[in-house]
Amino acid sequence: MSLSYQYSEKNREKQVKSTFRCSSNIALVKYWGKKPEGIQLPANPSISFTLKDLYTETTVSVLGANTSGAPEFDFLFEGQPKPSFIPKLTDFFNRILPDYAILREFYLQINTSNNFPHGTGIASSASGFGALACCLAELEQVHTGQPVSIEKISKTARLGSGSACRSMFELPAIWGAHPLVKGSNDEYAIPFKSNIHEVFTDMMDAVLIVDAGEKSVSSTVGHGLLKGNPYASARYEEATLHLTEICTALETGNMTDFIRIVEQEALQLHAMMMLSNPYFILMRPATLSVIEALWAFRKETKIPVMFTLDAGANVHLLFPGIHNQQVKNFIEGQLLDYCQNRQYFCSAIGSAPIPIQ
Ligand code: 2P0
Repeated sequence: MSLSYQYSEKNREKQVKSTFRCSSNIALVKYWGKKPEGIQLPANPSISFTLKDLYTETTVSVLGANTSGAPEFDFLFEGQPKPSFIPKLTDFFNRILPDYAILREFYLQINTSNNFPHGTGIASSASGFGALACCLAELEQVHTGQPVSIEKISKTARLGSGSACRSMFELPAIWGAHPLVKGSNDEYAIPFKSNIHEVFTDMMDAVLIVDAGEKSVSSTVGHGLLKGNPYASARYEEATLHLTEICTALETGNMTDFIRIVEQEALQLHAMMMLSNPYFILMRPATLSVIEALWAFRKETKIPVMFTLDAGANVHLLFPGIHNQQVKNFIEGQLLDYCQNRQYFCSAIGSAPIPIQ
């Protein structure tokens, strides 16, 4: 991480700031369910691709001295105050307060914006907490003179939103202890360490905006639905097996296995919501129409394009970049009628957070 400013006692009164761009990510093996103990620890391991072209940019500025020792901050979303975000941010800052002197000593201003339109159903908590963690780490590093490790930054992001800890790497990110993945753990994400087969090195993600509305189930509530759920332990075992299998597929280039695992994971995530109490169906009729059209297109063309889903109705189409034009023609010719306002966003895969000068 580069330091843009050398902090010293003499410029304590000056404004010091840090700006980072951090990408969103899409899970291939899904994190759904938290361990009962600890804070924001996953019940099963997950792996994701970062979405290079869907990102948050955040600036954290030091405005003055902290007078209370508790977190003191202003929050601006696209330049405007956003009071609805304050409780989640306050919880986050309280969690990390012991680890960040800058939070105890300074009054901060956070100014954040996404490059994807608000109200498209694209989750911004991963990119948002990822970018915020990077800014805080840079300010802490400048203030204390002590390096802040990538593990600490990933852990910090996790304490804001679990999936955010995976947005730190250009390579696929694995979060959650897995017996066969060396270094994997629940506290922070690690990059996929083996060689990735060339068929997966230029993957792309087209996000079809099937439902631009607010999610009917917040992630926090969704994770909670697995508590006491009789199917939860089977689901955690499946996710663990899928992680083993997808790591092998990434190395060997087995696209058939990769597609099966990615689509099974999406459907299992949604199945868990249907099997919960209370129960939810987060797919919309258009979600199923897109999936059926995709399966027909794949069968006819043999192009390895697959779907995955987040905890909502939007459909992510993953495919090797070499097929970009054919997939674009397919989307624009057959799928846009299923998208709200005919909207979709395309992103390349892979990007670590970038400091912005
Ligand atoms: C994931 N999701 O692995 C899964 C799949 C959505 C579907 O992680 O409570 O916002 O902040 O830890 O990370 C969304 O949940 O939840 C999520 P918290 P988060 O990406």
